[in-house]
Amino acid sequence: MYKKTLIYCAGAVALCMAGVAWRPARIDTDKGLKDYYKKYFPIGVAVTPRELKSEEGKLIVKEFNSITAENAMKMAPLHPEENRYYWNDADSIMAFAQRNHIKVRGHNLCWHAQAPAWMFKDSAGNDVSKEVLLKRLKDHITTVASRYKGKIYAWDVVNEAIADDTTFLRKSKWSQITGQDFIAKAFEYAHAADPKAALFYNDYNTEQPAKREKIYKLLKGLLDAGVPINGVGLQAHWSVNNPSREELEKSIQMFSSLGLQIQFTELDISVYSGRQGGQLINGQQQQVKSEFTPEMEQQQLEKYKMVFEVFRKYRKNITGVTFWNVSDRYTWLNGRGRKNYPLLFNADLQPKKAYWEVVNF
Ligand code: 9MR
Repeated sequence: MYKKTLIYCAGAVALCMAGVAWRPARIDTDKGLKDYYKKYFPIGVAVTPRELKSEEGKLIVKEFNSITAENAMKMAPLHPEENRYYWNDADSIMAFAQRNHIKVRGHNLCWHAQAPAWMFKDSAGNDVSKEVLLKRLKDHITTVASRYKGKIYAWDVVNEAIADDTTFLRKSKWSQITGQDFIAKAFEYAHAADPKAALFYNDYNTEQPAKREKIYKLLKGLLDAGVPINGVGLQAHWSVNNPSREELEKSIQMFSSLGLQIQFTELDISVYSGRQGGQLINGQQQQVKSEFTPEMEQQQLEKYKMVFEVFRKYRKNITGVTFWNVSDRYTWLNGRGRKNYPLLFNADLQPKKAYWEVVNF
């Protein structure tokens, strides 16, 4: 036993010196995240069609049992003109999932961003009426949800409808033209098209008390009105500084008290502090070195460890945890001259230390 440990330690040091990710003793290299969490909830990932054909494809099959299209199922990519749908990317993701027995989360049917401009305008370039907009929303949702009926276990029906400021509803073309009605209607259309899919409202900053209250109020109102909604998606674009364990647990408790399922739909942990994954601090981009320092690594693994402890504690309420992107090779958080390292796999697609914290329970 002593000898074995010694051999392991020497091996680990050699691996570290060779720049290979650190990993603990007695790992089962055949196991992926989905296997460690088999008795808990599916573990998903947001993907692009290109990744599925490259090296990432193998990693996805090994580690995950749910996928979400990062962009391919959104309204503008899918429905660029009133009478034209572009299905190739979304269909290729569905085909990959079916070939590999992976579940698919649909994202999303109605959002203020990535909505095509034509949706809101008539042929003269004026805003359409509420009736016309709801009819177009119905056509879109019916077409998309029917095409994938029975193949998508959960749909983000409405995304990010609550405002970040002190107002209630986010100002968008949807709210400007229909008031709050587009929300309930979207759920009704989705339910009619695919009655078995679980239907979700999805949003970010759900651990901030003021925003959480507003989302709670929205969801309670929908439930009281008999709207077919099954769950709330907490995006989980977090950072090394937030959320706290307390706020995270409070969100899970509050939303579960409504009888809704909870899914963490877009998890990543930015190594920079700030809001929405740490891109902005006081409205300014922070000037920092684009380097994954040992301090960042430590802070990040502690945050990952904590949030997965909480997820396991609330396993009865949580029906899925999805990462937003596969590895640090590509993340939506890169940009503005700065690289981020928010995921469990490094740019060489190797598990980071944080990975071993997440599966060590
Ligand atoms: O990761 C997505 C990125 O590639 C797109 O450019 C962006 C467009 O706004 O959307 C990103 O995904 C978002 C998701 O659909 C909804 N929640 C926030 C995500 C990150 O912005």
